[in-house]
Amino acid sequence: ATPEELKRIAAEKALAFVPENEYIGIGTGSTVNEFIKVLAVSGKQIKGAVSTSKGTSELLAQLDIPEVQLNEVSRLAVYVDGADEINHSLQMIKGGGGAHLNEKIVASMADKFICIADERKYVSRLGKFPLPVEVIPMARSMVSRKLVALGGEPELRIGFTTFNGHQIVDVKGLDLSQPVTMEDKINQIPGVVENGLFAHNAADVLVLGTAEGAKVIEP
Ligand code: DER
Repeated sequence: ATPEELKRIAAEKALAFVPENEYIGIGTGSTVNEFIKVLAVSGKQIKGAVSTSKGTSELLAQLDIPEVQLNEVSRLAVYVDGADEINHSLQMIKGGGGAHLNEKIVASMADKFICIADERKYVSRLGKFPLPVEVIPMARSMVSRKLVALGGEPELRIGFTTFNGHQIVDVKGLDLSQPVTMEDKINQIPGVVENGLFAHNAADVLVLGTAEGAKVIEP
């Protein structure tokens, strides 16, 4: 099965976790796009979806799924999103798509975080995928030096500006054996807006697309 087929297998299974007539949050990326397409044809009624990127908003509009702004709701029943890596505690590296700031905000409002992914993303240890860190442009060099001091090798994501007007450095080589500690350490650097470690905000359920079908994994 191709990665695209595995993403669709996960997306279809994830539908079962979406309650009727509730507000939901939806993340960003190709796996999420499969989920949005499946949701659109499922006939499942939701009150509205909070988006996390331009791309997601465009697809929601295209498929007539009502979008609501985060400021209009006080709670989300579920948040559905992909990941670049997810470990066995359902802690994640996210941000490959550059939307991890909005994703972490919207995810924090949901009662349940459902991660959907193809099996390549499921790892025993985080850190093969470079960690995206959203930074304020005027502080980029200082932040990069601090990330080097933490053991990282930061690389500017050239020509990319985030939804909120910031830059992203992708950091290789960090020791992510203590994901919660590192998530906090990086976010304490002045000039860092948010990093792609979802350790405090781990997923509640992982729906994994595998060659043997969809696997539902809870920590
Ligand atoms: O940016 C993100 O965190 C996305 O969820 C992401 O990286 C996963 O993208 P994919 O579903 O296209 O692999």
